Amino acid sequence: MDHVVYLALGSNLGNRLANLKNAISNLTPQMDVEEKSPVYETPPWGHDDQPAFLNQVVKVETYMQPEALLGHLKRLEVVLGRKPTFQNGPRVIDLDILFYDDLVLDSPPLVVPHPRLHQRAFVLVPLNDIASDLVHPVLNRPISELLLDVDRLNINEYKGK
Ligand code: PH2
Ligand code: MG
Ligand code: MG
Repeated sequence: MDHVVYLALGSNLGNRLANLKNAISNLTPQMDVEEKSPVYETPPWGHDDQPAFLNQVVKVETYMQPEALLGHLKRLEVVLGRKPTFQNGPRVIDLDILFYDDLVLDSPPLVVPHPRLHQRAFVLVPLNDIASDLVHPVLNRPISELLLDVDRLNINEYKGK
């Protein structure tokens, strides 16, 4: 378990909170879950006409190499009920790799750090809760600073309904 990875989770279909919990409990045994952010309810980004998302970020440790980890997460999304839609469309569960150690990799489909994380309040807000001092290896700025540049309007901690 010698690689430190941050994952973003998102869900806006079905029982969103159950989908996040179910995903996290299915990360083991390939990953140790070290930290979990609070869950936030967030307005859809990129395609407005869809339900609000729940988003969360977790810190895990894993022995898996980046490509194997990506494949593993994609299979897990399908197992958890994800059906193909369109880019930025609604989904039961989305599992994205944000950081993998301080690796910088650009070999689509695997681009690390996640290429849009610094533009997305729905990622930066929960990430800042568990890793405010983490320095983005390309932008060379800590999460706490990246957060200052995004609009965090209507991103609220989710207490359940
Ligand atoms: N994921 C997207 C597109 N838009 N918007 C929110 N609020 N949360 C997401 O997780 C999200 C999104 C594509 O992965
Ligand atoms: Mg995503
Ligand atoms: Mg994804």
